[in-house]
Amino acid sequence: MVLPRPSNEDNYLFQKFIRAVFGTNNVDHCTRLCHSSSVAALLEQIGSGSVSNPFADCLQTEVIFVIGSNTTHNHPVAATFIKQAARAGATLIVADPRRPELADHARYYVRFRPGTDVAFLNGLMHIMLREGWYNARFVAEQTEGFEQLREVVEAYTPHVVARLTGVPERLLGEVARAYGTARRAMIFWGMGISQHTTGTDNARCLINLALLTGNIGRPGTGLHPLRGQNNVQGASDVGLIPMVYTGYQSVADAAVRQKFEQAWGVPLDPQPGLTVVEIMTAALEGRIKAMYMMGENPFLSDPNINKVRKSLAALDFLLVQDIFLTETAAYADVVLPAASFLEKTGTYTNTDSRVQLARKAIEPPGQARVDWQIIADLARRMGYPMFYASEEEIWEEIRALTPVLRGITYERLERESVAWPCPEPGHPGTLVRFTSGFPRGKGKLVPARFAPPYELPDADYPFVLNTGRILPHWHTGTMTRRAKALHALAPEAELEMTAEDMAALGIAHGERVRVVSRRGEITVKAVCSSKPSPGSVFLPFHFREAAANLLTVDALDPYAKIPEFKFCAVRIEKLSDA
Ligand SMILES: Nc1nc2c(c(=O)[nH]1)N[C@H]1C(S)=C(S)[C@@H](COP(=O)(O)OP(=O)(O)OC[C@H]3O[C@@H](n4cnc5c(=O)[nH]c(N)nc54)[C@H](O)[C@@H]3O)O[C@H]1N2
Ligand SMILES: Nc1nc2c(c(=O)[nH]1)N[C@H]1C(S)=C(S)[C@@H](COP(=O)(O)OP(=O)(O)OC[C@H]3O[C@@H](n4cnc5c(=O)[nH]c(N)nc54)[C@H](O)[C@@H]3O)O[C@H]1N2
Ligand SMILES: [Mo]
Repeated sequence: MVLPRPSNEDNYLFQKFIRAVFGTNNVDHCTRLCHSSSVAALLEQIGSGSVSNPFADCLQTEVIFVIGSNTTHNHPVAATFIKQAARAGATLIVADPRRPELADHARYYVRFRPGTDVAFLNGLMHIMLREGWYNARFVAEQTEGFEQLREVVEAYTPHVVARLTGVPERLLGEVARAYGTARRAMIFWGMGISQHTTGTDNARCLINLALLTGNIGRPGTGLHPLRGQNNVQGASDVGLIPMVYTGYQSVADAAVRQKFEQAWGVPLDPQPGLTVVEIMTAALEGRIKAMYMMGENPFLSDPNINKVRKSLAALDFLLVQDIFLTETAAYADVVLPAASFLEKTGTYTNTDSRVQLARKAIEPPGQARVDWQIIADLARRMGYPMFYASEEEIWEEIRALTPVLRGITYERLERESVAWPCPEPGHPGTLVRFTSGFPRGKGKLVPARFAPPYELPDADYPFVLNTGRILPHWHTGTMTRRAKALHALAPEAELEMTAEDMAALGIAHGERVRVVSRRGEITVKAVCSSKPSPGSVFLPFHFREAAANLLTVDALDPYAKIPEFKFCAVRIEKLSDA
């Protein structure tokens, strides 16, 4: 087997390999379900939706702040860099309600109540402003909105914040000092920040922290929302988000629209499209009649599966294009077999926004065909003349229509990976962004007020359910659960609970329990763990026979429409009680 072509830095080879093996060329789904809240906040405050610095910059920073990311499991290569940096003397701060293994390497581990990120982060800013641990010159020269921010964080005194979040006042002060007084500091975050009804507000607070301290626009600083699927960055960059074309050019902008109408020879709709979870609701209400599902398995990955089931059943027509017969495909009228990453050529854009070229290594099996060829064929049969001779020709069209990608040619990608913006052929690409200001002009400080999660625990449903991933598996398990070695490592779902909570319910380690939410129930093995915070349980969503998303709530963040995968109320029952 031939691996995808290595990029010029060996360090990225391994990352690229595991990304390519486990990742997919997934589209809006990942953007929408992973980081749409972060992208919304970054676009609003900075004017660009991507990371500001490459993850390896953690090797040249003083302080690394990781929040809501289970990095060692989900971004193991980035985690290796972070661990190295910590060993070499950088101060590592890890904040997460569930203790991630990266906390073993941290100077400060902050456990706070789930869903209280805004309170915690406002608390840090309160202390930083009070103590003068911020960069007044940067704030004056490069930002706007300082007074509004100050007014809001004024109320978040250490006393109030300690009560809301459960974080001791002293620890708050130490973390505020560490981040606020560093000459260079970086923030990494993951789904613990973004997958909340307050996801955009959570991300806004992190951007505020960087802007207040001037920790952006230089090497070893910045904001790095760790991206999810192997090519989710590339998918959003080429416009697989319902409100933009390639390079984040707005569908509502008349000049942009005209450019694309001319290139494609068809009139285009000025209205933004629907987002993933909205689509399911629209299908349920009969406003959407047909769906073309490529490279996603929402029957397991969307929140509130019982509703998804009804939505899919309500469709007149469902087309699923996948490399395996998925749970979702069971609802399809037509299934089209697609070729996997090894069987096709194309570009992948990684979390640093580096565009990388991967080459076809083997022939697709049976009747499987390359995704874009299936799409082009369908388009032609529907009356639109879509002809491309090669992947490169598609890329050339993207390049012609996208100023930030214009300098990246296949010829160049043969030799190197290139990070965008790269506006012309001789341009070296941009790994550290915003070195001479922000795309929107001044960075905008946007205050956020603490608001509780959508569904709080109560007497009937006393536990908080946190869902996410474990190292051996990839999302809905279509690929990893077919791999014997990975299956041997993690054959079944495990519900993590604290020893105290298990004792209170009389549940033994390894006992099967029923987990019930207002939307559904599952049975699963309960295991004792010191990771969850008291009153919370953690469940991975990889296992169809104990599907976490039967339980989750489909409440959305109002700005970015991301669902609250990280918080809903459940009850745990002993099976013998039933
Ligand atoms: N092995 C493996 N790797 C993967 C994936 C996979 O399926 N398997 N998926 C890829 C994809 S698409 C993505 S998006 C990334 C996701 O990577 P991560 O963002 O690391 O993913 P999660 O495990 O969903 O959750 C991250 C953390 O959020 C924490 N959290 C829960 N509630 C809160 C809260 O209220 N506040 C805060 N601050 N944190 C909270 C959880 O405890 C958890 O540690 O991983 C990518 N990498
Ligand atoms: N409870 C809970 N739910 C979550 C999350 C969570 O943290 N908690 N996280 C959310 C996040 S961040 C994400 S990204 C989603 C992931 O949700 P999905 O994207 O729905 O999950 P995957 O299992 O990655 O599905 C990818 C599909 O693409 C197929 N595939 C692989 N390669 C190719 C290819 O080359 N072509 C085609 N056509 N198909 C291919 C695979 O077989 C698989 O069926 O889940 C979300 N759901
Ligand atoms: Mo994701």
